[in-house]
Amino acid sequence: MGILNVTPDSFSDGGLWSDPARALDHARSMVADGADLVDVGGESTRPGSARITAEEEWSRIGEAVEALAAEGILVSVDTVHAGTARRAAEVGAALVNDVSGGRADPGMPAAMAASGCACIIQHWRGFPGSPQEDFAYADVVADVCAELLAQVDSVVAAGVDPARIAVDPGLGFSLLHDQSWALVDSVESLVGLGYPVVVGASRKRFLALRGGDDPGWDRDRATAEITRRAARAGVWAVRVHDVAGSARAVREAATGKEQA
Ligand code: PMM
Repeated sequence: MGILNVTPDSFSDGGLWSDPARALDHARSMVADGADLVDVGGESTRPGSARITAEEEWSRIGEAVEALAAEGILVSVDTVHAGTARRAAEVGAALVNDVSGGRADPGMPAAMAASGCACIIQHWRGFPGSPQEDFAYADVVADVCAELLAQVDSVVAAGVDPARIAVDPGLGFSLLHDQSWALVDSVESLVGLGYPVVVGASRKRFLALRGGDDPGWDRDRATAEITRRAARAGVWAVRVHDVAGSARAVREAATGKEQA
């Protein structure tokens, strides 16, 4: 899943793809590099970023969502807003990717159900940097799994078909660096929940924790390493900026052979 952030303020690529023509070119190049899905987002969730309305969000991403879907590209819309999920589904989006897993907007579970889209339910306690953000866990892997299943139950109760649900631990969201790594190291537990699993490690700050003194360690390389592990563990999708690196890692995991 290639990331297309049409935002002025995302941590890694903010402002790069605000021009619609450039955004579309970038999405196409990610598909050419091996992305099966393009995840289009218009609102950054980095700590301290400004919350925006569904209207503002749609003005940023609507054109790209519609154009990509019209080209036959599978589009996922990264939004916490029910209104955006609804509009994206109307113009052909295939997935709703809600980092709050149906929690931030009370209308989202019903919008997901009505959309007919597949839905990514991400583990969620609150917006990064908000008072609801909480890093206390008795056992981070067990707690994230249990809280995720409770979120899944809520959206299923609103009418979302369980067969259309994927789950995501939300690396970096209400998770300290070592807690994100604990989830990466136990990704099999997430796969064991019985839903397709999405992992979004790409370029996140927690990756630096395992770099040590290795001069070749960078966040894209670390992301590709996590992709390789995730693919071996049966993870359904990884959400990444550098698609070529992760596509190579997926192929290597499938064949057991290093590729040039
Ligand atoms: N992370 C971000 C945004 N959306 N969606 C899913 N499903 N999983 C994630 O881990 C996730 C996400 C934040 O990263 P970005 O600023 O690079 O988009």
